[in-house]
Amino acid sequence: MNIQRSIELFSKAKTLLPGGVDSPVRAFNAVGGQPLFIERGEGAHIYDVDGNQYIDYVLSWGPLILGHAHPLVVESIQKAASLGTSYGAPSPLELDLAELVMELMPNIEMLRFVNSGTEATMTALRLARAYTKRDKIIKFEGCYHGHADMLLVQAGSGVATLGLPDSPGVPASTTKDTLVARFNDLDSVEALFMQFPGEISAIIVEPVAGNMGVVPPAEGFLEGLRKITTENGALLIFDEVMTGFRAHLNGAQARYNIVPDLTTLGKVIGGGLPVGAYGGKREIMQMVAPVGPMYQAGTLSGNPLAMMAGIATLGELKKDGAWQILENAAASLGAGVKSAADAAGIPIQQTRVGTMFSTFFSETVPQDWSTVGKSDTERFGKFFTAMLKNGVYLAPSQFEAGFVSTMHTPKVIEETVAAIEESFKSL
Ligand code: KE4
Repeated sequence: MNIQRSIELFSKAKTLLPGGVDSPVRAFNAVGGQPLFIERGEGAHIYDVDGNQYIDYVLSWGPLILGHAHPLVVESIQKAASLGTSYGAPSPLELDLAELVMELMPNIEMLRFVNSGTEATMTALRLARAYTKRDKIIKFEGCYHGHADMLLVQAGSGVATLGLPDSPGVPASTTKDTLVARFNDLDSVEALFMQFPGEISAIIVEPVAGNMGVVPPAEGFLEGLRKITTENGALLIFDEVMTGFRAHLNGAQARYNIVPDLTTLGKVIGGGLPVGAYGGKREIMQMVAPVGPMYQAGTLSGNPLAMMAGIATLGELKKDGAWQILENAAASLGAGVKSAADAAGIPIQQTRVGTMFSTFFSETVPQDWSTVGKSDTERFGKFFTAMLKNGVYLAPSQFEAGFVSTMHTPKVIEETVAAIEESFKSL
């Protein structure tokens, strides 16, 4: 496979961008080898600058649920651009997207658009602290909620990939109120509320962990978090930046029937353009400036291009049968991986919730950060590289999730399973 142009571009990129990338996980550090520079995407495929085609399971880390360059999304962005790229003033499009989000996630009574998942989670926590007048927050080891200082504590995703348990540059004063519990372990949460009675403002959780690889919530875990927060006057924040519209069309909160106090969103609601959002109970959201005292702002928040891309994406997604196609594709892929691994005698743990999935090279059932830590990341790296050679682009880390789109047809899934069977032979 000729990737000469990518090699040239990467060496130039490293003189311009730290590590040659604009986000660490893209550097392929966890899997070794040379990141590919992508020229274009179309449907389920991406094409690198050397003309190689790949079936894409990263999909921009989740947003491209309709696949690359969906005609309706492209058309809506072009239309929006012809009317101006940003007004810095209210536009009806923000209301249209807000209503679409609320139609699909009715627990969100009021929301605010921002420009990334990081902005959404950091603001939701500021809001929880403002509302409860308490400073402490609980997150879970291995869960990643973006790169706000107070959250870069035993995070997952790129932090885990790079083996940076905590990032330099984050003052201890910023993380002293960040408490860490163990995912799927209610006792570890109870213990923190016992230790800090009346001091904890909120729990923030990925209702399905996606940043240590996909780890589903254990039976009763989310219900337990809802109970503990209600009993202790703390807020429950579902970080659905990744799980929103992916774990279920109506979010993980619908799949597991839990009503969080606040929800954060991103990725899919922007259809590939920069969008985040935080929202939830109206009473809490009334704390947000200018109607309330808690401050948050953003130059490009709610910009028309991102709104139109989100409207087109969610509009297509909510059409009858669309989401089922997605889930069927993810299910058949999972079955294919499992049978190929069994045939090759390779121990894996295949996890999936809705349209997000992971393949752990491990004999241990993934429950939390310590169990996924038992995965054979070297073998994952070999698998990743073999799959790339066989024309399939997976997330370049054992601690990331894979995603399907409505363009991952049965034929595309079949081709992927064939590549998996081929790749397993080389492990
Ligand atoms: P952004 O700031 O990257 O838009 O969103 C942060 C975020 C918040 N919450 C959850 C649950 C997330 O998964 C993310 C971002 N996800 C990673 C992928 N694991 C983005 C990819 C990257 O960092 O390059």
